Amino acid sequence: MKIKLALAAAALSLAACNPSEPAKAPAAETPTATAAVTATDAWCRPSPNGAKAGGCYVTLTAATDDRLTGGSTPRAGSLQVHEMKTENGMMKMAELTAGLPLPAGQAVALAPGGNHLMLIGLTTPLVAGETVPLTFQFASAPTITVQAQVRQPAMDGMDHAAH
Ligand SMILES: [Cu+2]
Repeated sequence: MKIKLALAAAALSLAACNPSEPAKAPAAETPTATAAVTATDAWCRPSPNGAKAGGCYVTLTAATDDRLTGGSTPRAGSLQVHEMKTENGMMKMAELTAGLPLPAGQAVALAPGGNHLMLIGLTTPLVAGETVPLTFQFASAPTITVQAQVRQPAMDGMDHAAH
């Protein structure tokens, strides 16, 4: 009984005597240790009835030079990174098999009419108002998962130039 009390007192005094003990400094204080990529404004177009693919968009900013190499989603068989290119005057899309470069500190926008994410083999249609988890993989940065909102584009088929 006496020993237990003494130990408790010792523990109390230890705690009280070291108010500035830095022993348990959180690791979160060093965000530069991992070169992270941040994602903003993730959204997907509602998929037309019966469509097996859907387009999603996001803006990515890498802390250091990186590359979006691919991704996945529980809502589709695969998630590909596509580019738009003109062939014989026709706009076509093709997978960026080498990934999409993300220069350090630069916001890279995937947007309608340009680079985009393609969900291939949709398990269920993308319906306006719901959110879809999208996971992105990078050449160096850790994988991130975002919740993309399914909504109609502000102006269907156009960019923001008219605003
Ligand atoms: Cu595509």
